Amino acid sequence: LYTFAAEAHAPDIADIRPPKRKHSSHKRRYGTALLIGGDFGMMGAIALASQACLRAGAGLVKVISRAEHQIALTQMQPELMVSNDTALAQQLAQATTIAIGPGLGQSDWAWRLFEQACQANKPLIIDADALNCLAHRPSHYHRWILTPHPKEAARLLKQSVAQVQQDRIAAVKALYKRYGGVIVLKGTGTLIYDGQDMIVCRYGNGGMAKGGMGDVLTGLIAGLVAQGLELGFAAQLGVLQHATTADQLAQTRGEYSYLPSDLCQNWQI
Ligand code: NPW
Ligand code: AMP
Ligand code: MG
Repeated sequence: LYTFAAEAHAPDIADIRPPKRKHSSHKRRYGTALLIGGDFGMMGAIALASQACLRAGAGLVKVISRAEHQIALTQMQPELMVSNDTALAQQLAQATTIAIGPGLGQSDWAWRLFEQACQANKPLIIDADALNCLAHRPSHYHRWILTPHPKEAARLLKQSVAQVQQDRIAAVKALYKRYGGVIVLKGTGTLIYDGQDMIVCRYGNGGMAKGGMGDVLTGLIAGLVAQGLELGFAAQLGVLQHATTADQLAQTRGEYSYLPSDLCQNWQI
């Protein structure tokens, strides 16, 4: 499976490690991540992403979701600072990194949030429904990470899922050419491409095929970017940490039983 041989390098997790946190520092040194999403019926997606972002070590994690979700999100995780879209402009200005998409939906609300986030001129992580917005209105930006699963990649490339899966290296290169930034093409053997290095993730297991798993990855990568890690490195570290934690949980809890939320409780960064 991972014999893309000359085309992709499959690093060991031990080779992709974050810098040590300073002994003497304070929360504002570790960035403010702003996570946007969680339409009606999908609050769980932004809850999972924001939990992962906290567990990635971001200094402050803020959330913009539906007003109706503010209390529930705060009760679920008191470390979060949760607002609704009336605070959008202010929160976009204060954020050091923005992740948008988990549970965002496809409503007018979603479109407005997407457009404003794209105008913020900040590092962006674009996932899930925000990728579907992007597929409708393609653009190029060097400071974003796109995290499509094969169906989302197919929408972005206006191809079929079969075409994407048949030559994943070609798909990731085509995504990079059309959209720029860093591309994370998810699925077994996730590929990460920043225009120079092509990395394939050698970790992961069938237990990861559960709703919410991608939302956790988005929050994790956002938390790493918020702390100032270079986009390509943050994507590599996030993907490998996510998959190796899933492999550990497959051993301890079993592939059937572990949950996306268990990853945030169990990784050690
Ligand atoms: P099928 O069924 O195989 O024919 P979408 P989504 C296909 C939120 N969530 N390889 C699959 O096709 C997300 O954050 C909320 C190939 C299916 O029809 C988003 O905002 C949760 N094909 C929103 O839901 C937990 C693949 O694509 C279609 C594929 C929609 O996200 C769940 C589904 O993809 C979820 O994360 C693959 N690897 N994966 C919550 N707890 O609140 C999928 N397909 O239409 O892009 O929708 O990924 O479910
Ligand atoms: P999403 O479809 O957005 O929820 O993302 C699913 C996440 O789980 C991605 O990070 C995938 O790479 C990962 N994943 C799902 N199924 C597998 C699998 N069978 N092997 C490895 N990784 C998987
Ligand atoms: Mg997803």
